[in-house]
Amino acid sequence: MGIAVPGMLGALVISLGAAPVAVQSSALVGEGIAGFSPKGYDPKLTPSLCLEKVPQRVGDLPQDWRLTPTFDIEDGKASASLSVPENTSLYGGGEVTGPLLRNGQSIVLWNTDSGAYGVDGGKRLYQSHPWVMGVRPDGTSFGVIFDSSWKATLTTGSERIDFDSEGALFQVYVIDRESPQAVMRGLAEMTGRMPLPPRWALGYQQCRFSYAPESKVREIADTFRAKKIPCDVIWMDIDYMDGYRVFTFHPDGFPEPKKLNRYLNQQGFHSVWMIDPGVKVDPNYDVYRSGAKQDVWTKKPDGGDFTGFVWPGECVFPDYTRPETREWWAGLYKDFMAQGVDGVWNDMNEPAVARELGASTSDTMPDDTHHRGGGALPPGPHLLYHNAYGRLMVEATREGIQAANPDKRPFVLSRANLLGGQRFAATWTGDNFSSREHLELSVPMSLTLGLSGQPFNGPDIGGFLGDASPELWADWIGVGSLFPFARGHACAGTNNKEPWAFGPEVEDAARIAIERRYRLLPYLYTLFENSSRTGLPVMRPVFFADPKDPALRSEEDAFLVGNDLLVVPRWAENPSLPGGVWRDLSLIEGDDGPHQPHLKIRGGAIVPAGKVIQHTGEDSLAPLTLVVCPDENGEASGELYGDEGDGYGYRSGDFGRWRFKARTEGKTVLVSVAKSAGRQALPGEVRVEVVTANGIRRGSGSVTDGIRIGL
Ligand code: NBV
Repeated sequence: MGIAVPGMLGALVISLGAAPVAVQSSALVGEGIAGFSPKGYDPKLTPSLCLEKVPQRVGDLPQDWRLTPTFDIEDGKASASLSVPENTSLYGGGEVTGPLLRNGQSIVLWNTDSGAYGVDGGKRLYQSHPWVMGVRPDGTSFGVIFDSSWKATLTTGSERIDFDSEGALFQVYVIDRESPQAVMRGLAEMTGRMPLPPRWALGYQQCRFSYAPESKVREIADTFRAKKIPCDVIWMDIDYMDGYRVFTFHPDGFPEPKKLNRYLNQQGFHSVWMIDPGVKVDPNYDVYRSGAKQDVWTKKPDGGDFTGFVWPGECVFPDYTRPETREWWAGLYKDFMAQGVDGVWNDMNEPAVARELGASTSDTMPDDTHHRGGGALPPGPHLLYHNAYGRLMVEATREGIQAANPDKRPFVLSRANLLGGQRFAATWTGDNFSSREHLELSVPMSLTLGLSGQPFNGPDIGGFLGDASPELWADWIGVGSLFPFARGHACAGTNNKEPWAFGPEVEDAARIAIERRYRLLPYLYTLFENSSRTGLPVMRPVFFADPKDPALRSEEDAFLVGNDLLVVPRWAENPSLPGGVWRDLSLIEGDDGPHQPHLKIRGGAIVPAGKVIQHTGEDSLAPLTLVVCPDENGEASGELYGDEGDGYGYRSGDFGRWRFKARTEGKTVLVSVAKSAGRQALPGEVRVEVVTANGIRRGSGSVTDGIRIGL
């Protein structure tokens, strides 16, 4: 690992710290991307865990390169800093509480089970993203990757960005480009992209800790269909297991998981089942026995197996730094997936470990717990590998479920992860609380995750811990249904939090909110496909609409979905909204109700919308509606991507991508196809809605021939 940048610039000592370390090599490793390696950097001490591949030198650093890190080391603890250009807005750091604008913030990168975000005042959460993005006053932007998984503190001060680690020297990459969007693309070039998920994962999803026994699961699924509230996924939390033993099913509660999964599939649902890393120490349990036989566990310094306590009692923990362990873990999914499981949820993988029975799981294994490594990963202590534990686990999980079902797209949800981990799993923001504060906080949290390379994320809708009031739950589903990942969840012992649990008024509000999402599915899926190629987030901060406008830099109530839809929650007081034409967009009768955020479409956009369906297995495009919002010049354009929704046929042409354009000619608007690719055909009959200052004009016809709408 490490950057292949031999023989570059001579030593460059800039740091004024106690023990400055020279930059031994620096080079361009991509367009506007520079790699910096400090003297003494050793990949055997700090392996690269954030990057997708070893960057290759493409040239010398230009003379006028503006951002160069300085390195320090003291008592074996390495740091890097960068001066921040004046008046720069800072973002990033991954999963964070607090404001979207990160100037003056400090977080600890040490993956932590932080119920209600309470540990250390929310300064450390479940994931680590050693990444900061800056936007200068002129809208140009930069990003910094500190490629280290050692425990660290990331401080985004007004004058400096500091990354203070507790481990060995590491490499730093700086992306300097013309816009924040271009920097996001650069981040994707370095750390990879979210693979295109199956379309069902974009639907609404329902979870609880736990729906059990299986009759309860069926009841929940049936209620969605009976009440005609769209839903795609039902989640199985830990109580489906036999004594919390992973890869088992409770003989009484879940005696026939295959039959249950078949039943769910028949009703148009997919199922996601939880798997934790802790394996119960139990000589009569085959997963424990096979792991012990292959000696896959993390070790105490004395060489014995490390054990700690989680749900099943005393557990051992796979050492995912070892290729053999990852292979063993991946192999466990073969029989599991054969039960008809559609997706996997990896929880507690910070890893959250209690040191003694009944103690808090917000703890983890001791810093000196030994990980043996293998392949490109050196042996190392937990202090090095802790932040990579979840990311290495989900790499193995993903491989396992892909191997079990080679023709399907894997879906993995992970609580812990590391920068770059979007390549393996989607995420949610852990154990939030049913409070207005956490509802409002969910917007900057999800935006920041998106700006840190993880587009597929969202909070537990309704709040996980604590009881939700009807009002709160209704407001939460209103906004939450427009997040990339939309799943309602609830902790054991809290009130029921399904859409119908709060009475008819909330149920109606929930149906409207979820139907809104389903009407937007063609647009959402197009955005996800785009994100899987470009790395751009699905949910975007308002400043993306105009990175040069300083007024938009700290807007964290309103947000964009793609470039064309603006969501303004009801709680936003005087939000800073982008200039230009933005018009109210109504997709469902009643979507102007008190629990629904305002939804606006950008002048100049064509948004593809589908019909309301109950799940993504139904045909969304019968009919396809193109919502056209002409700009000041009477023009608009937009895109639609579609494919089978699962599998890999799209890689060999089984998809459709259409670019639409609209032009105002006197008193009519002409909507037509500007460009198309792929083998799939558009529906013969397409509806068009033109949103203007004077209301909506409708028409239909073949968009391939061109549809003309009178104004
Ligand atoms: O598996 C139970 C829960 C789960 O529902 C939740 O989403 C996770 O974040 N899990 C944590 C274990 C502990 C819950 C108190």
